[in-house]
Amino acid sequence: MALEALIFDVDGTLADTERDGHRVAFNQAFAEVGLDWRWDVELYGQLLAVTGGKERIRYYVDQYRQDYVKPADFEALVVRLHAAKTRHYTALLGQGGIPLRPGVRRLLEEARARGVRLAIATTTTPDNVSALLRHAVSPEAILWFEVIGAGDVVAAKKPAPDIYYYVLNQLRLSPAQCMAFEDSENGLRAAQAAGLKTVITVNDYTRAHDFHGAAMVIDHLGEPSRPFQGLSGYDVNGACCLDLKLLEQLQADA
Ligand code: XBP
Ligand code: MG
Repeated sequence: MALEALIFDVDGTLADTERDGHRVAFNQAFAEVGLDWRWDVELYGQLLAVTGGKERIRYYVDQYRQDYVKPADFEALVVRLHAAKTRHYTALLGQGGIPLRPGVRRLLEEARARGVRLAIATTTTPDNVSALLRHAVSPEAILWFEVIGAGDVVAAKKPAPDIYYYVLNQLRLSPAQCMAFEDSENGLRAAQAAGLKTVITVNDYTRAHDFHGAAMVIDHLGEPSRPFQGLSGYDVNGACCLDLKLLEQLQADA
């Protein structure tokens, strides 16, 4: 079966957005409303167990701030904090400090040249996706993606498969015609549950996750000047990069 589409996660996969992007923006939002909540790099790694910014804030309060007395309008506060966080995050991206991960642009461009369709399946907010694509890829890069499944468009976030079902439905493709790209265990479980083969590019927050069942686990997608490496026993057979030819082989593997 032909490989018709590539479906990308955003955070941690297209770019390393969590530590120096989302985390910083959450802290700016907390400070803005006078809360003393401060998410350091290590704590944030633990909070990443929960996907979605609003969900993460609720989880933090429930698990780490038993001292905090929730106001009657706590839900409204979460929504306000999250909107402020999105404002800070998109402003940070506008400063251009968060680049694409190695090999991402190369693979996107190869797919475009070969007519392989592109889509996004992420738990993050749509505004964050457009800001990242605009600033890290190009002003018109949002048009490269035929479907952008993001944020609250589905009720249950990853590891639930809903966002992948949504994207597959919009593309009108079966999972066997696509390949998913993820960086985390929650992302892998979501893609797998939707029946998708999944390539994992790890990062510092996700290196130790359980990637059992992934089609391939690598450090990044690779560039001729910066070859990728296989992890978890995966052998890249001297290849420098994950390109469409290699993806088609992975797709054909039983
Ligand atoms: C990404 C996330 C997101 C971002 C924050 O998970 O967990 O929640 O950290 O996004 P994945 P919002 O890469 O698996 O999609 O604050 O916009 O919700
Ligand atoms: Mg991710």
